[in-house]
Amino acid sequence: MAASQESPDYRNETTAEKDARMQWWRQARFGMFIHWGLYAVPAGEWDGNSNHAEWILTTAQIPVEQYEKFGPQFNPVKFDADRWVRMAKDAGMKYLVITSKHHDGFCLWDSDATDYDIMDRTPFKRDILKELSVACKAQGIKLCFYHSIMDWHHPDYLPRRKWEKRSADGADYPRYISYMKAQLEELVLRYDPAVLWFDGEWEKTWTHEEGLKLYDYVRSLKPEIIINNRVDKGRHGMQGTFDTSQYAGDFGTPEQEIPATGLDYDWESCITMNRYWGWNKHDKDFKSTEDLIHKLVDIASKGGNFLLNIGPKPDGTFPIESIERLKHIGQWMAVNGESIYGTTASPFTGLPWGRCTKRIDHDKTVLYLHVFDWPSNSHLRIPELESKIDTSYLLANHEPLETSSDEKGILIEVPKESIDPINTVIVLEVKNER
Ligand code: FHN
Repeated sequence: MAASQESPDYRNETTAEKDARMQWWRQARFGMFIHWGLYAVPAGEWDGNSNHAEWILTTAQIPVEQYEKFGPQFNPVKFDADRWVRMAKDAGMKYLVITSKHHDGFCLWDSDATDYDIMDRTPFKRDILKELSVACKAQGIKLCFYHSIMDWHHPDYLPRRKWEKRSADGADYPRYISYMKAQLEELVLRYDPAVLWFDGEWEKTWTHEEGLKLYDYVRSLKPEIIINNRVDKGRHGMQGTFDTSQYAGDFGTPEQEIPATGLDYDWESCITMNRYWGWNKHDKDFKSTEDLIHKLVDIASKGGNFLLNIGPKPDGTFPIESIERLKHIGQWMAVNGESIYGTTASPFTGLPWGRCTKRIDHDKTVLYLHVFDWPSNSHLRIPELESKIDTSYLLANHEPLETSSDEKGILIEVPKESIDPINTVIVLEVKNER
């Protein structure tokens, strides 16, 4: 089915045009995901259970009129957009994706299309997205929106949840699509997001035809915007892969997983720091800083982006465990960021001691060897390279390193001790063949 007639087919762009549009995103490699809304109020608890989070309306089968009562309790008086953006920036993140509206339908901005929003249903009465857009612009971080197609609150959204008593009589799904498009226009024209990160596309009422039209509609509002593959119906589950020739979307979206190898199109793994996306006060199962840095490097070594999630508390603060991890990741990125930003997939597979990222400059190729397991014999081995190594050194202090080659490949003489026990980066510069 051709794309919508009322706007050009934005998917019909040249490789050079797409490369230009994706350039900042490919350079960025690392972003913050934020899941925040009314679901932070119950903090994962309902009726004696504590295993809920952003899905609590459904997982606890809370009738909509009862769920709405979280509104008057949502008063995040400690919310500070500048502080949130500063924590993302100091962690080395270049963009921030926040839930403008999750599946529960609640809107974190002052929408003209509904009163089910932060301004009309909470005592807070401040436009969260507006404050974040100002802070992001001031600090040079790209503001992006997660927006759910599935909406458990809007009377025109179908299907109803199976357990719901709320009648579906009079529900008009096309009218819901018009509502969603009106809200997307508000979001794009008022807050100028760099990415629209759709989700909740899996229910049967949302179709491939509508996905193609919505992609073109959002691009018509801001032609340079970037849109994920969950705008359409092509996503293969949590792998997040899709057929880019058939389905709309500018990048794939593996969720809670990292592809075994790179993909032959842009992709971004979204992963939680603990178990849940939204705030659950009992969820102390946080990944270590070491694990998170290794994930960042593994993803970059395969040519992907890492979208790392925070689930803020109902008072507007980040969990302390998240703050600590962001700070430590930032310390590593402050020294080693160039080995992540703007790099592409490794020329090697299966390095036993770590990963490799690559950057091609006009006159040289730079290989960044991320050494997780420091060699005990002061020698690091890598496979043979096609070109001669020009220079080799430790990224952190530029200490030069000696290299040699034998029948098994290349040997790099390294100091007895690593610089960073989590990941010490060695640089190899190779002159580009003329
Ligand atoms: O149902 C959502 C979930 O709550 C969360 O937003 C993740 C993050 O991408 N996406 C969906 C599950 O695939």
